[in-house]
Amino acid sequence: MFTTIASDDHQLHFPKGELAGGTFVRPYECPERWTYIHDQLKAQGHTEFKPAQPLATDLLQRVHTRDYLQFLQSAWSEWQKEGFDGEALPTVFPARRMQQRVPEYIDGKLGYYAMAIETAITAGTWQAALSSANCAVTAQAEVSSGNREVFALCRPPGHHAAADLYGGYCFLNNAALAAEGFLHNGAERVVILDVDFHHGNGTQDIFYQRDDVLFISLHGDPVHAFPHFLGYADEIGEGKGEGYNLNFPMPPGTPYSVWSEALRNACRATEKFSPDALVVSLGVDTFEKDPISFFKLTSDDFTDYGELLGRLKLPTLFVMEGGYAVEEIGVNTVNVLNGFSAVS
Ligand code: Q9C
Ligand code: ZN
Repeated sequence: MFTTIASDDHQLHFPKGELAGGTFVRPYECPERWTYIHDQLKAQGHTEFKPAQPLATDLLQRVHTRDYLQFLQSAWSEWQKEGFDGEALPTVFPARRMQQRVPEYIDGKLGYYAMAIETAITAGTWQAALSSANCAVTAQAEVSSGNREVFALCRPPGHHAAADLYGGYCFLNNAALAAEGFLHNGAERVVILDVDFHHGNGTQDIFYQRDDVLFISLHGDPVHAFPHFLGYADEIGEGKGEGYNLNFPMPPGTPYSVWSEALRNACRATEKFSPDALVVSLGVDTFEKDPISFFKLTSDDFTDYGELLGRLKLPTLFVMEGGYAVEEIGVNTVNVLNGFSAVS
């Protein structure tokens, strides 16, 4: 039986609008996602839930910059102070040949710290993002103390958030914080395996120059898929991090037969690295019916790859990332956990 670390505070982040296709739509990343997963865990006998403990500030600062954390905490009040009616969204960016400095005015700050504009900041965003990070680190501590079946039901997700960037529904990088937590608790090497449909640009960037965290991502080819500007196969790491970043971009329509071959390669690379812990960035937006993605995994495929992960026999933490087919998000997530349990 899996132990789930979850927090009700996720519901404090519920933006009304996401800019998609040129209009505001109800955000794909919505509170019911959490509820569907929560209910499915209970329905399938994973009935142990534990609350999140507050994480240490110095851990937060090992992943994110101080100025970025300060920005996230004050963005909503700075926005409100201007008397704006809507949710906080950026409109202007430090594009090529423009200065990379932090302006003082909130419009400028939003653009400086954003990597995409679909993600609104609202009154409860900071508290929800922090609760999500707390879930990841509390769950990591649970794995470090010997529990072999632990799931961090994080919402909002984290893998698009870099040291000083938010977007793609992400604010704090939950998986990166968990990896840092493992290192702090004595691990020497950690693998972050990102199976979300989207490339984990934030996680990659955070560990790009390091050899103690191997980042591996399976995702929609950035030529076609968000985040578009990172996630190519030639991104292999830099400096002493060279060789410790591994991307598997795949084209539209990719079926499980192809996707699972990439996962087998990822598992071989993981074994070769011989990590003390594995963090799985678990997004289930690889599902065939996901409304914003283009892979073709079926619900049974999630069980199958859960087994592949279980066969690694590593201390493993599952951290929730994306997945937007809300009706099936619970089943697909729990299928991965059940597949893992069946063999580990
Ligand atoms: N029309 C995660 O899965 N927008 N983030 C895509 C589709 C952003 C996904 C545009 C997708 C972000 C955690
Ligand atoms: Zn995703």
